Amino acid sequence: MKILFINPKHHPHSMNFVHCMDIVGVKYSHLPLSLPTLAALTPAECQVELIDENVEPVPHTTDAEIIALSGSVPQRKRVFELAETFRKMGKFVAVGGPITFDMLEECREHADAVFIGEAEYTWPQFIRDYRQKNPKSVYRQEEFINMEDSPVPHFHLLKNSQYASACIQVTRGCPNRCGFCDIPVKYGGQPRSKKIIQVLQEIRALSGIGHDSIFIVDDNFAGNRPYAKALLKEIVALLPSLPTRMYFYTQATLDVANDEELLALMRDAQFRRLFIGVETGEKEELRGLNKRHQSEMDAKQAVEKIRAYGITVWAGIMFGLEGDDPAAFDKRIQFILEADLIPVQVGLLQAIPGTALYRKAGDEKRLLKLPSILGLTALSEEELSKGTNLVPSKMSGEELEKNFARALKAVFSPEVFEIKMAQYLGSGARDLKTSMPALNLKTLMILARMLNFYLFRAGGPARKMFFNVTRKLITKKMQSLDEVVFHLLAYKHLRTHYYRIADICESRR
Ligand code: B12
Ligand code: SF4
Repeated sequence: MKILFINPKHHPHSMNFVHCMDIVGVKYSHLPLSLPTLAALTPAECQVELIDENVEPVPHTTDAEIIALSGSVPQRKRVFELAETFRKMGKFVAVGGPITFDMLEECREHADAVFIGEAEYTWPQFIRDYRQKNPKSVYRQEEFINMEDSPVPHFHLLKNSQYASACIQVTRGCPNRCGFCDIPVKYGGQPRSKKIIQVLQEIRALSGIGHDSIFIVDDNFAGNRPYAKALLKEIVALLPSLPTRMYFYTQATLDVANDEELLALMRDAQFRRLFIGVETGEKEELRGLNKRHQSEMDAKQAVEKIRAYGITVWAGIMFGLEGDDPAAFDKRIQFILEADLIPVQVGLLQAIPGTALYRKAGDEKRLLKLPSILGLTALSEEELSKGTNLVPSKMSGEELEKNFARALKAVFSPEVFEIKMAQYLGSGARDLKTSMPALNLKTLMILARMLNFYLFRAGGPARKMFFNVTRKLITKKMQSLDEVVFHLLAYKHLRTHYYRIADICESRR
């Protein structure tokens, strides 16, 4: 029996960096973890094939009997298209992944079997049922699984050279309760973790394949501090024996700044970047979002502290908070500048089903019905500008859109990027020996393509910014070369993406 696993194509999004992959020289930013995990959960006597449409086309014909589609809401259109295409060929179509949490009825319409939640137990059960010619139409994982039962993914089955970074998942879930966030609901209110020995095995496998960076996709890497520290110590010990020089990045919370032992371990384990949902610098607003772990902190100082360990804070910032009026946009733009947040991802607050915010907005009759419940997961120009399903309370929807466009153009202008880069190059610390990129053909090609882009294609203001940033880099902090290259790559993507959203918002008025 053969199973074809497919990860359907993603649209451009602020987080997937598609607009700079041409410079990196690969097809997509991150490998999809669901596919190799499911392959590892499939009995050895089944034949498996993995297709990630972000890096290769889906075949028109296949001898596979089962087509297993993995998806999230942003992929919905392509998931359903592929499901229909393969069903017409007479294949058995299974759909799983986070899409089934929020679009269950649509998934049931298009698939023969739908998997809700984690599949570590339900997928092997389905294979048994299928072989006995008795598959169910819905498999639902009720309790959270024990992460120690999640196998080492079969990474070798992917087209590894086509990704900028590898991924691993060490824990699922988060102990915090931010009012807008669905992670504790979907993945659990306490982090569950894999055995450290398995995590080391996964890192070793990825390095063996040739990867030199790993995104640890955990919702909150530091959700369980003792575990995180124990793992970091083992990674420090592992690094010298790896075939490639490896670095890591992950997601965490701003309060890691209060834990110097953790920061020192992250630095020693070559953790280069932390994605942190900073959201806003205002304490009152943070309390409104129920971000208690952060609401009494000074964000600027915290960012500086983390940077002092050579770790870049990659901040998420929200506009359109509950109490926001048009003036709030200026306050938050100012905050981004003052706290020198670079790189920064911005979005509008939105209400996801299952969250406290969703219930509250429903009670207040402030919920809009959008084609997608997840803002900025656009499949069309119309959707792209509708970044939220929340009716603002202190301005009209039109004002929200207008001010959001204004904020995007301000935050991602070459002039502001240059100011932030100048601040960045004047701060932080990095050890020259360990942070310079390995100078090989791959990195030289990236540098050459980047030079070509900024000198000849980026336009006057971006070219000027590039010259000034490069001059400061050479004269002030050559040891930050790797991060400066990252920032310039990220900037190309983020500016293209956010200017497009701003242009659409503006053209609609
Ligand atoms: C890593 C990640 C990303 C990476 C993607 C990396 C990549 N490889 O492409 C980046 C940073 C690019 C990203 C971006 C975004 N992401 Co994201 N991301 C995640 C995160 C943190 C981990 C995903 C992961 O790798 N998990 C590990 C694997 C093993 O788990 P899994 O994919 O869920 O698969 C398991 C089951 O779902 C199931 N399964 C999966 N597929 C299938 C298929 C079949 C047939 C079966 C049987 C089972 C099955 O089996 C697996 C084992 O249990 C999740 C949150 C989370 N904790 O899962 C959010 C998450 C997937 N992202 C989400 C969103 C919304 C986004 C964004 C739109 C940004 C945003 N937050 O607004 C963008 C756009 C997407 C894009 N890629 O362009 C949502 C999706 C919600 C939904 N209902 O669909 C999630 C769930 C977070 C959330 N808040 O709820 N993301
Ligand atoms: S810290 Fe992050 S993952 Fe945890 S609840 Fe808050 S937003 Fe969600």
